[in-house]
Amino acid sequence: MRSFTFVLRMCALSAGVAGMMSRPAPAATKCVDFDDLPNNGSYQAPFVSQGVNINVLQVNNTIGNSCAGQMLFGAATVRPAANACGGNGSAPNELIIDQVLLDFNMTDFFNGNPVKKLSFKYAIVSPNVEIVINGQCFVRPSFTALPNGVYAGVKYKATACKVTLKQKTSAIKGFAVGGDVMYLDDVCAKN
Ligand SMILES: [Ca+2]
Repeated sequence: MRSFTFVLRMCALSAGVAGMMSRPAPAATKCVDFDDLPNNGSYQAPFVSQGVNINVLQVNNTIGNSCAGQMLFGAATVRPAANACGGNGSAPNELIIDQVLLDFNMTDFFNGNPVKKLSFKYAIVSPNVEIVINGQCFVRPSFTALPNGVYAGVKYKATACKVTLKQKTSAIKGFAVGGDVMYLDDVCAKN
């Protein structure tokens, strides 16, 4: 009787292990929050926040869908978190984008694994803004001026202070954001 109970226990244990192994790993979240950067740090060349490489490129400021960089080169500068999304960004820092386009290396978020969801908090000081989704460029007076919909296989949704991208037919393989002058915080990815 004792050995029968033992066999039952072993069966239950291995079923449990098999169940755990077949279950997909829970989705992870990783945020580039700029909180690891020095206050007043200013960037005109590639820099890294929370392990993600961010390239600093020329931004386009003409309403339309051109990817061509055209503005005089500015900078991205670290400021106390007070403006992005009505001051709801993570403390202590946010970034002020001044006439640059920030190109995030999407493979840095999850060691090359696909990013299925991405969101960021913002506040626009001076239009226009540019967003690049999987290589497709959009320049608009605001993020809400670009209609919610699917672009480059990715579902786009903008509110007054936050933009959310979600995998539809494609993962988010390319993402860049910039503009004339805007605040940015909490670029958060899910896998
Ligand atoms: Ca922050």
